Amino acid sequence: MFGLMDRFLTSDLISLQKDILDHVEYTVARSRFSFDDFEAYQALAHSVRDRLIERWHDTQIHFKRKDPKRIYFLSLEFLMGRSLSNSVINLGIRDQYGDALNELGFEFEVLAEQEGDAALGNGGLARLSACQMDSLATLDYPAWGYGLRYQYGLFRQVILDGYQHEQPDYWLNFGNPWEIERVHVTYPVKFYGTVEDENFNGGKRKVWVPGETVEAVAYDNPIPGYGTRNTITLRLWAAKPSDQMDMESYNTGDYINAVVNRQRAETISSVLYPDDRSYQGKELRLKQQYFFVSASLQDIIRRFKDSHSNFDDFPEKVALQLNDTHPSLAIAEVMRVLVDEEHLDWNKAWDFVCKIFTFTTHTVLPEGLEKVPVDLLESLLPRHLQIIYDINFDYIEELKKRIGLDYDRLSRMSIVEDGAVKSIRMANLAIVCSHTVNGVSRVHSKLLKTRVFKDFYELWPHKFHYKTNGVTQRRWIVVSNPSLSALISKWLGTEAWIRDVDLLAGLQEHAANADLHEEWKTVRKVNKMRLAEYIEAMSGIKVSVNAMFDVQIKRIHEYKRQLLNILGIIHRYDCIKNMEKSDRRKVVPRVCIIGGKAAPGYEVAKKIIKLCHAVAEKVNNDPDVGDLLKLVFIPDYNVSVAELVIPGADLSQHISTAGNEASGTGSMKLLMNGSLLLATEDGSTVEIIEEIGADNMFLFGAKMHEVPALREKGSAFKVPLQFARVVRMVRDGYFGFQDYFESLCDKVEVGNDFYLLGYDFQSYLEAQAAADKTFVDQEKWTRMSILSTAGSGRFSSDRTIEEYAEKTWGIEPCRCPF
Ligand code: 26V
Repeated sequence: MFGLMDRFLTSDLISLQKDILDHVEYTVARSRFSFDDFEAYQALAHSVRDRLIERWHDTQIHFKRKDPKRIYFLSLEFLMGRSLSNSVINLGIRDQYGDALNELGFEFEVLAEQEGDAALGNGGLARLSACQMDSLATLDYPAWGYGLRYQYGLFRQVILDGYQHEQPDYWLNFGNPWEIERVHVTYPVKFYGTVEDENFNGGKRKVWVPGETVEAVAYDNPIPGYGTRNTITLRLWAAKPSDQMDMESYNTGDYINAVVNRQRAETISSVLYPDDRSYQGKELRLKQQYFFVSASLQDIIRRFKDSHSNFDDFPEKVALQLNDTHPSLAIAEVMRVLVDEEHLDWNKAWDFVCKIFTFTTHTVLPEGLEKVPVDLLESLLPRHLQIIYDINFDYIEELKKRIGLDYDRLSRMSIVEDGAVKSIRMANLAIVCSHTVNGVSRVHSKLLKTRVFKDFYELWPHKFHYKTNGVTQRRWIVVSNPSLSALISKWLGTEAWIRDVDLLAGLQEHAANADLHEEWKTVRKVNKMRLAEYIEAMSGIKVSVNAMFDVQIKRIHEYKRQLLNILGIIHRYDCIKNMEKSDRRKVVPRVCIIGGKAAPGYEVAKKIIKLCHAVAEKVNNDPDVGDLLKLVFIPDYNVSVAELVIPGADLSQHISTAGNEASGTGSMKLLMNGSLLLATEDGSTVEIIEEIGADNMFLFGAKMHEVPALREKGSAFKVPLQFARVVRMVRDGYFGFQDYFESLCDKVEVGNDFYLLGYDFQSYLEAQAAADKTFVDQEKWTRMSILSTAGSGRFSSDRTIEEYAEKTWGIEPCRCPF
């Protein structure tokens, strides 16, 4: 008799080896007697994928049978990084694979290095989506992620002569074993055309007659949970030409154009936009947004209709999460489908929309808020523009009843902006139509309520909430820092913290234990050695592992103030140079590590990168300095580089001008790994202070409530002499490239210094001095480091996702039985 269980692949040594070798032979098509590391990686990945697929099928069958309310997470960006290690750890078969490979003459870690990153996103927002997918799977929620399968992910950063250059990321060139192409899961997505009136049931109705159709093909990426069989789906859409497109061109006899058109269709999913600052009103970007929204909604509605004969239960079964404004065309699309295609009454459709959408915003910068020019929308999606106008009309009428004829306020709150370029404010659309608007930390939420969306908060206070971000401890401790992971499990006497991260607090009671200190220091040292090797391989710079490793890794932005860090390094250098030789013994040696990408069109950020290299060139080659100070720029910072750098960081910097970082999640990863934080009271740092205490960190800088007045004051506050001096050194060409750096220096001159580098410099140096002093006291440092890890529990994405599930989405776990 063939039982259900017989189907499962087994994970004993012999089966795993057989599987790997079979994949070498039949999937990779190499001889099982001769294959290299990359081929071994491919075979290994396919063997893991087989196991993923089993669980994934079972989960999907279970969800279908139970028909729970589902959460659909719509995001234009997912920064997944590598999948191999994460998958085997979540499947619980890491050690078995390690042993199986050893006998075949391979090492798991070496093969894992063969994998390239999936970098389908820019920065914080995109990595957060990836962490949240891991938590959704682990916590058994019936969830789907939807996004775009870009052929080119975030550009590769290449540094030539200290300048950033961008190169395409051909991430699919060597195949991608983690995705499953679903050639039969395709939907037509339509663009352009006109809207016509049609007779219907004795009245009129609008009919969109589109001008172009592109096919969306699904690529499924199974996302395994940890400690559960549940494996959920990240479904990414790729654009393919539709047959209809061919027919139109062939009918006109234009063969060449037919082929060219086919290629044009594919460009929709070809490249990720690399700017995470400003929306530029580009047609291709808008096409991407609608393409993925339309395909996802067709899929979601098809799934709903599979088990429901009418739409009555739609809001009880479907929750749609808008990850920032990027997918907010989904609102108009749901209205269009329900009204125009499913023939629901407008009011009923509107009622559904108000119940199913939730919106999370990830920025405080006004230029991060998308505005779509009406002309563009009208030509690309004429029916959607009408729908948005109709929504806006009803909403403004309601608003007038609530607030009267305050035209200034009405115009500020309108979805349609009547400026020089008439535009749709996507954030306003998302706020009006969502039942919940979430910020990503407590102070972010406060800013939203008091500044960015003040008018809306006053109208609908009940809509505004926050869920402080979190990161997954599976990726950021277990995968990236296995020795720390083992140490934590040993001292806690359990691995349960991997699912229940609050248990990390149990380390507190051992924070002064001398044995733990020794083991903690050993683990940290080994991680630093690994990082030092990487630095030497990448840059040729030899660094001492006895020095303090001081890390700032994140996108390069003026508000994140990498420039403050570099100016601080110049000050340190200047001090060393001007010291008596005998005093140099007292200097605490530092290795300053900076990594991050600048958006290709962001000139200031690119100059900061160049300055970093220019300073490094001088400092690193100065015999007076030696090991006392090194500056390293790590090129092409991405998820897998982060996995290497974070475990080796003694100190990390999160030094944005207060009020600018919505949350920040890098700080959470570093905290979990026992790095001490040197930080301003911005974003989630404020909440980190509450968890681990201000005396376990090095805090400095203007407070959020002081910033507006300080900006007003401009030149009225005194800039410390040391600041003027280091800026002058750059200005005078001490590091070369005098003309090139001039505009950068102008940016921090008195009166111009929007991000308050000058104002914060003094307290920044003091915080740095406090860090130095503590580092000398290794016992104190180690205790603080242990307490950092112990206090990081609240910053797990498991907690964030539970909050979303219970308070915002109204979904419940749906655990697949073993
Ligand atoms: C804005 C735009 C404007 C249009 C072009 C594409 C684009 C892409 C991204 C953004 C907004 C920046 C999104 C972002 O990454 N924000 C970060 O989100 C993190 C997760 O919530 C948070 O920790 C960071 O503080 C926040 O900067």
